[in-house]
Amino acid sequence: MSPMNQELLDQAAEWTRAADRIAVLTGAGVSAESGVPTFRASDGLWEGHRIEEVATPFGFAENPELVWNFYKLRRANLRKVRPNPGHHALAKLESEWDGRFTLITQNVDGLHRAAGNANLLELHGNIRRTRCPNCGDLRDQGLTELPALPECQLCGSMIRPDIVWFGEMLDPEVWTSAEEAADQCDLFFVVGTSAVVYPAAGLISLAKSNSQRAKVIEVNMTETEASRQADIGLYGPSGEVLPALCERLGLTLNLVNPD
Ligand code: BJW
Ligand code: ZN
Repeated sequence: MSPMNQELLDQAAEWTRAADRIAVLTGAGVSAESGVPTFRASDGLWEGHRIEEVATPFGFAENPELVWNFYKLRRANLRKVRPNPGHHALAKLESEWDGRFTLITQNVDGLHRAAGNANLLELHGNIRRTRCPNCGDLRDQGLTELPALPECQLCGSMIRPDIVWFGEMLDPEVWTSAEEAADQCDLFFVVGTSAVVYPAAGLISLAKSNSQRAKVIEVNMTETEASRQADIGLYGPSGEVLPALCERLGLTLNLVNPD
């Protein structure tokens, strides 16, 4: 990191040390260094399809096999990946700010939980779970291989990934908790997200305009839609920036990943 960034990092560490309640919003970038592709990188396409096509209820109704294939390939990739130092740094911060730290993630990969975060709000669902649109059966399938068109074990209907697609509502309880965390924090981190998907991106302005006027720190490779709202921007890989922040705070990371 450049000398300029070192000063910003010191300032970020000072704000973190002084923070009473911390909320963090993460996106795909936090898992990039683990080997999980982001959504809007380069051409932003998956086998010629835009994410907006594959991840919609309409897309699933039109071509469930294509959509399931998209999720099956991603589930297969996740069998090989592990949390990176950025995930571990966020787990360490939660353990230090016990009960005063909320991690809000748009990611569905489960890597934050694997790193040890427990006060975790998964806004867009989890790729390990399936849901039956007919009987509502929710099931943790882990990362096991699924048939081409998986069926419900209770009623035989075609099941879907328990993911929030475009045009679908977020789980109201999860969303309310995320709003509360943004509303009550005095420090808000935005990490590895392009901040273009709503309502998740709206949490940044909610935090900024809450009664504490929370400070906002962005961690990303580049400037994003969130940058103009950020009080500090730390530009670099989150797997390096977040551990460097922890080091400034005198926190030692546990980098051991369970198999
Ligand atoms: C690194 C890094 C490193 C890389 N270190 N950083 C117009 C205006 C406002 C809203 C809307 C609108 N039109 C439609 C909407 C609503 C829509 C929306 O927001 N659309 C926008 C795209 C315009 N939202 C919805 O539909 C939501 N529901 C909703 O609003 O309900 C109410 C409603 C109901 C009915 C009708 C209308 C409204 C639901 C959104 C669900 C999003 N789901 C997805 C896909 C499923 C998940 C999956 O299969 O995995 O979730 S979309 C996809 O984007 C995924 C992600 O969670 C989400 C966010 O992406 P993210 O994480 O930011 O990734 P990228 O790739 O964009 O960015 C990665 C970043 O990392 C980059 O900045 C890199 O620089 C950075 N980076 N390496 C640090 N090492
Ligand atoms: Zn069912």
